[in-house]
Amino acid sequence: MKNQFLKVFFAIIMAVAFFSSCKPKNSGDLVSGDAAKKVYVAPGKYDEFYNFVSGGFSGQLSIYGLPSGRLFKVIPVFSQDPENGWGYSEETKPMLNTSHGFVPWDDAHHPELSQTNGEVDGRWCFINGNNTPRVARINLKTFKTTEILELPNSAGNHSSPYVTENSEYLVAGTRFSVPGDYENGDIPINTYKQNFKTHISFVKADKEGEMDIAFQLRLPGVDFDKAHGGKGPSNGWFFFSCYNTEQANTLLEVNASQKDKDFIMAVNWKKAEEYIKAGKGKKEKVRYAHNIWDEKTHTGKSEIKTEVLVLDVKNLKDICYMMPCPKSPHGCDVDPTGEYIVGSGKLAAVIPVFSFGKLQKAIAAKQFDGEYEGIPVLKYEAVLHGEVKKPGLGPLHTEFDGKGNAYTSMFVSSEVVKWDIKTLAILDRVPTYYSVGHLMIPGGDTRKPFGKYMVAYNKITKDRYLPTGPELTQSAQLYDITGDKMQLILDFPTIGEPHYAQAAPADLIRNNGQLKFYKIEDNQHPFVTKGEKESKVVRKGNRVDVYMTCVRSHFSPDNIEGIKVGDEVYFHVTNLEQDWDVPHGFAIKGANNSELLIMPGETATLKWLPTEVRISPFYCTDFCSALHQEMQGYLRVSPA
Ligand code: CUK
Ligand code: CUA
Repeated sequence: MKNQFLKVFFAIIMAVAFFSSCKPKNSGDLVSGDAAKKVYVAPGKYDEFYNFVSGGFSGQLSIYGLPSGRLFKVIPVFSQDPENGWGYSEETKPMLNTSHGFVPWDDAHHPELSQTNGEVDGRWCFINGNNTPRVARINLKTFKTTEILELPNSAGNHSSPYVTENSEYLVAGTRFSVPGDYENGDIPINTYKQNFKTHISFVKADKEGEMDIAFQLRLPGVDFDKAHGGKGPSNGWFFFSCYNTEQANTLLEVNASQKDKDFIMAVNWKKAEEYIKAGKGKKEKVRYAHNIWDEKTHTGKSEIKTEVLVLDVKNLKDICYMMPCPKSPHGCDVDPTGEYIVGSGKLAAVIPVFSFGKLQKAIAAKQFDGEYEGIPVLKYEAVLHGEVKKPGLGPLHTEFDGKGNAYTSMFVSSEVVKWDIKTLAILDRVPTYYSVGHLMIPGGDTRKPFGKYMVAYNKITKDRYLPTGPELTQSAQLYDITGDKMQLILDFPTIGEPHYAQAAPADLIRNNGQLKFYKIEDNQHPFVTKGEKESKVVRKGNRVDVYMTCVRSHFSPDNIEGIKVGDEVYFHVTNLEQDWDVPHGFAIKGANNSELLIMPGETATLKWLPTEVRISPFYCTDFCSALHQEMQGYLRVSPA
């Protein structure tokens, strides 16, 4: 009865929020006169911050400047990108390999910049693939995806990837409970409670090219939503929001949010490491892909791994602890001091803030309130620092400014609320347009936030931009947070759908040894052509390898004959340029895959299976010089 009432109550709240957000509010008036000055980056000047924004269902990571909101680059990660051939060229296809085969799409939610001593260090950006569970590394010198690791025993890699203080581990919790990969998958769904488990992966991440699963924790059926690592005093711990502790496998019969409290789970990963060192882990047979990009050969390699080390926490009482958290916690955020852990129950009327110091004392004093599936549950009051009262409706995520303030996004009431971490007093609130999901302050989840700006990534756009049919662009909003009051200073559209984001000072990234071009003498691609004179066409049976070069403003060879219907043709195109920002493109009439965009000094390969007798022109697609239009050639395909 009570549940029924709550359901109706929340349905009404959602409906009110939805309908009120449908109406244009003429919110433009709220932007004050000096906003333009604050976001204006004069022509030729640089932005202050790089903003790395998740591409959600488009599987990429995109980069914007702050405060201008200008789009700089889209980096394909778990996606195919015909603009540059990612996922189409022979070199990049292995990067999208999985134990299920080639999976060229995923749902990317959470970018995470690498850290040293809990501070952003500008080396890498990591990001999760939700759907076919994967984590990726993007190198911030080349702005390229250089490594992808699949996660076995997992489904819905949502609570991922969050780094420990020195990027020793990327931590990834799974959203769906599933039978382990070690079991026969043909299991009745209604045996969910007995047979379905969740896993948390600890992925070694501090060396490029050597990502691997150090170990996994196996847990009873709790679904993990978000997570964050401890810092400073709480380094060595990780915190996860858990929902569906009812263990419902169908929302048609049981509401996953019927309990008053779910949990934030505290995990002592240093302790788990000790157990692993002491040999308590069990090796299990699984299958997962590890894909790495090799800079020297400009080629991706994929290998399938077959073993993972699993620590079942069922019988270990001192690794995981449950902290009760009101109704379906979503965000789980740790403040810069490492002392406070914020849980945001989407359907809760308060924001609970937990104390790491109290957590330690409560564990020592065994202030337990029973167990959940063998995991000790701590008394709520024993671990609570306090509750933020009446914060608004639908708290989702919290970021920090490093000055003792927290900022929480409120999905249902469409606002960001600023509050004092110590006193829990609400200091300010501003509307967002509309229904904010994640919010982001540069460095706002690290030990050293850079403050200054807060960006709201909104879920509903409605009237914010010129209409573009049933789907509108995604709406991000930039706020100045230097004063007591937050001030909205810019709307900027993003490529969808953004969830989380990260930002770092521009100097940290651009002074990090950025690559301007690849040295041709270092190119070890097996089909490289280092000079025009070496270009050639080589036939072996029905395989034809075209060793091709390009340089302003011609291809070599540029007239190719002797290709026959039924051949397997590989165009290995080397860009001989040794200069910044001079890629060349390569596109063939009728080729059914994509173009290539070849960076200076790089070699890329397009595979083509000609099916008909014809003359196919090819040309450069990137406007590279005054003679760009002349950069072209012909292929002749003759009968078999
Ligand atoms: S999630 Cu999208 S608003 Cu995937 Cu981090 Cu919360
Ligand atoms: Cu090369 Cu246009």
